[in-house]
Amino acid sequence: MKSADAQHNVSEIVAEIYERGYCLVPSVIAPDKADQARAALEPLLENEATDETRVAKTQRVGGIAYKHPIFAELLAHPLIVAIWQAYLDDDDVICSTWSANTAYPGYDKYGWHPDYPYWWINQPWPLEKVCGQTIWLLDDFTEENGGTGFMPGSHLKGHPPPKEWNEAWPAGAQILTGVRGSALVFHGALWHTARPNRSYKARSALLGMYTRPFFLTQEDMLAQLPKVDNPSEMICQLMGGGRHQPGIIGG
Ligand SMILES: O=C(O)CCC(=O)C(=O)O
Repeated sequence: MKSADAQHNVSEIVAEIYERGYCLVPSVIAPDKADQARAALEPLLENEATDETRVAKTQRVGGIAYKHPIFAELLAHPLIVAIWQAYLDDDDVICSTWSANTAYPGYDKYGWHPDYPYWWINQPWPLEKVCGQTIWLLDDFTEENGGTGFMPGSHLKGHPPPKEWNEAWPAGAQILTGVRGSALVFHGALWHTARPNRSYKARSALLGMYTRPFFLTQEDMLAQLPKVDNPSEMICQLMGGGRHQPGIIGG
């Protein structure tokens, strides 16, 4: 049995991802560590806010692997990496995208979707060993403040969710609630959605997708690697430092 720490059992977590499509891993980091990450995000949100993000009431911050060391540390968190190595059955996992997502009070949209690269794959989708998503809770997630919505079992459907789901909440869907520092790890094909924030405080998450080294990543992680201060071996691996780069035969 593979275990990355005393509290969490990697084999059980991976079995749940394959069976139900997701697993909520409580307290991957302590709340005060999540508060440090949330505090590191705050100036980035302030500096990068635009009229568009203010109107949309939602803001994505990219490039976080190099914008603060705590985000590089969380990207390479041993438990999260062990989960994706076991789930993808590949020690050489890489990161496909790593960003922060904030829903401000008044955000009120739904947008059911699976994650990249499923949008681009012919149906029925291949369901094994493609990619896995991690949502880190940087604030306590509640129904009120926009805990992410997800549909258990939808990872086995092999196609996208019905468009009508953005108009009416589907029966059986669940809402991600939990204490900051926890993480939802889920199958990349699982149908999920951002939800309205009806609270008085912003709600932030980190989103990290992990995949196998021969897949095209969603973001150019390798281009960001030189900007990371003193990257660890695992950060170099995750950001594609060791993966095959296409060249020209004889060229
Ligand atoms: O922030 C959230 O609750 C979900 C965001 C999401 O689904 C995404 O960025 O793909």
